[in-house]
Amino acid sequence: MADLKTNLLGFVMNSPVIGASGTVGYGVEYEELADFAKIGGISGKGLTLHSQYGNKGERLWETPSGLINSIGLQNPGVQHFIDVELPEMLELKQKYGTVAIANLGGHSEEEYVEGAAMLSDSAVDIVELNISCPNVKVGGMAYGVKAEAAGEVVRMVRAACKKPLMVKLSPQAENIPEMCKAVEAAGADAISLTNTFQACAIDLEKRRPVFNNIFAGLSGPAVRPIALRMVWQAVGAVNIPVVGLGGIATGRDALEFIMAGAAAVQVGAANFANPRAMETIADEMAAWMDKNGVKTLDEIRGCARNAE
Ligand code: ORO
Repeated sequence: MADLKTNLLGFVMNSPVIGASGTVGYGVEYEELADFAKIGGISGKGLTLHSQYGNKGERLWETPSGLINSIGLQNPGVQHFIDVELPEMLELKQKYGTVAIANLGGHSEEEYVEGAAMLSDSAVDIVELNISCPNVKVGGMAYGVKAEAAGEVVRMVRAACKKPLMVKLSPQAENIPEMCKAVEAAGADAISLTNTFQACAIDLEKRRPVFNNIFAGLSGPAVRPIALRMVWQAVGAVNIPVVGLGGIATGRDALEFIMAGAAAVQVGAANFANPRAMETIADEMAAWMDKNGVKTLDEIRGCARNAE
């Protein structure tokens, strides 16, 4: 039987499949729906220092093979997370081994640093620094476009946070290899990419953009080959682990990212179509490995790069 166990930043996960931020709440909401023993970790909904209601107006819009969102980082705030949601995530970890990841967004460097310092003193396993949210007017993705700005915020957060730090990158980054190198040099322990792709939709009947912010974030199978290209570039640019995400919906999709060199994968939009998507993807990965005589993911991680 194939072994999906995956070591990420010192945590041995049940599988390489992690629930992507914003698609699985804080995990507990999924406990009755999914087999957590097959899920490696949960990245909770993106936090900000203070609680936020998120964006007004339309928040979700389906497109062919994709989903556009404009949630606007609705969340309970870092302190509430530490007091209420994190203990629930840690209970899941105790029961099933699912690693608890806190995704942290922000509107300013000061906010990022204060939030990261609070999480540093908490029992969370990994901090995923979100410098790639496309749906807030101040901060968010603004830090994820230019390598210099990203490097600066990562350096400041690194100094304030003892936890393993995974930086979540935007596909809107001007230059993916340069961005990856900048966050690695600033002290990131891992990289996750990609967040959603800036997109737009027009409501014909209303004759206006669907979203109040006009632009919003596209995810789902439509973006997968582009995300895979960026993960390939990231793996080639840095020596820290790269966690791949973007439109993964099947075990074969996930294995493409592993063969490109990803340490692990995150599953996002697919969870909305099928709440059991993560465990199904893990099962399909194991079935492919069994059929092809592959016992561990290390045997095939990055193997496609031999063609380079
Ligand atoms: N949406 C995304 O697509 N990515 C984020 O990081 C955050 C949001 C949101 O809250 O709108």
